[in-house]
Amino acid sequence: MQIQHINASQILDSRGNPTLKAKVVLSDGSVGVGIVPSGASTGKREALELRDGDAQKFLGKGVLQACHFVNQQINTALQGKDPYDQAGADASMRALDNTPNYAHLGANAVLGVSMALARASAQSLCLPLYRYLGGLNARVLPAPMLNVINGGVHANNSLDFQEYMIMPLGFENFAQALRAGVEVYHHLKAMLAQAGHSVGVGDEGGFAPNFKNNTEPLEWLLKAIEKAGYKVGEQIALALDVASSELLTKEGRYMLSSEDKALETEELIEYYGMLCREYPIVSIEDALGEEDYEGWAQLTSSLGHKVQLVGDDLFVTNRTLLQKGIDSKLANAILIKPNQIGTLSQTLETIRLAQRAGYACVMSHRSGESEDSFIADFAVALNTAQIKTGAPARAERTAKYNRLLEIEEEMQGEYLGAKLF
Ligand code: 2PG
Ligand code: MG
Repeated sequence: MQIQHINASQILDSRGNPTLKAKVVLSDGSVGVGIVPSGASTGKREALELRDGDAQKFLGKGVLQACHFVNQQINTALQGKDPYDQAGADASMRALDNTPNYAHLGANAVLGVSMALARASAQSLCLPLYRYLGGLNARVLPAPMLNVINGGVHANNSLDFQEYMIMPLGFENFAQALRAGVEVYHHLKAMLAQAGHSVGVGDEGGFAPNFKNNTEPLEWLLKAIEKAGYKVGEQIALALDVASSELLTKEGRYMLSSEDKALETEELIEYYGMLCREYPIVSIEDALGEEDYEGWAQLTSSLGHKVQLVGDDLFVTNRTLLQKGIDSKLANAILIKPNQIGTLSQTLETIRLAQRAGYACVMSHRSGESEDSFIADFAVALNTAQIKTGAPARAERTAKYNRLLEIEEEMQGEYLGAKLF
């Protein structure tokens, strides 16, 4: 069996920006595709997303150069290779670009191919993608983090925090958990509308009205959970992604514009302490800036024993940065976004390191997404037990939830929600 042909084309993501779709064809005729997502609140040390920069086309956001690299260099390097040797194919792509962050080929080029190759290989073996990637060990359906209120750079409202999420934990399986999350989402919508708030949605499908401060959305979530008939904290908990690198001022303070406050690191940590005492918050992502290492160490020692502290911009799915974080006791969980690092093999290395070190892994979408549901299978394959993929709205978000429903029907896995925190 051989890789016969690889090509890429430019399509659109959920924000209407160009993105890359790669296609891999094997010698038995099996075909796999992979569509690359794109972030808005990107970490400084993420791998490079190659954009054409031609202002006349798509406002500079075209990805034709990245497609060209797939069609030429990558196709030539991988043609004739063993499709089941994912690590070998990923290493060959790595070798074509000797920059640390794919500054030459673009991480969008290599990730698209890496995903499409895994899909084609799974297809040729007649295996579902999660089974191909995870083998017999793939069995955990992840607990969803549903981002039902959007702020920060994902919405044009007053909220400083980027994501207010609900986590339906106290349920027996994924389908029940998702149903509870969906019911809360609809009750929240009706309650916001009744109070005269806008119920237009942000990039990830959450509502994005103006609120008077950053705690008001938490109050709405509690009310919506109760209205839907669920027990706050016990059945449904709350999670935040502050995306705080976006809040930093030149002086290194965290600007909470909606509250007219610029907080020092210590003050922000105290603020989180208060939030966790007052609300059933089980997880906070990017609570501090991506380079505020001292702050992260302090935060982890003060809250890490009771709250999941997730590093997104802090680690950018990078094994070396994660190792530094483990050594310095920064955070206790990592967000996994394959396009932050490049290939599936590099993503797997980071997940393995995290799992060995006892760091929880949260599989994640990007704010710019597509109909590709790869991360749903990937989460099940690696037993990450948590997935963050937006509100239960907008087809690019529901594609992942719908795929998880399908996987659960197929294999009756385990749902660990109640055991997570
Ligand atoms: C995040 C993500 C996804 P973006 O910060 O975690 O929710 O946003 O893709 O814009 O980086
Ligand atoms: Mg984040």
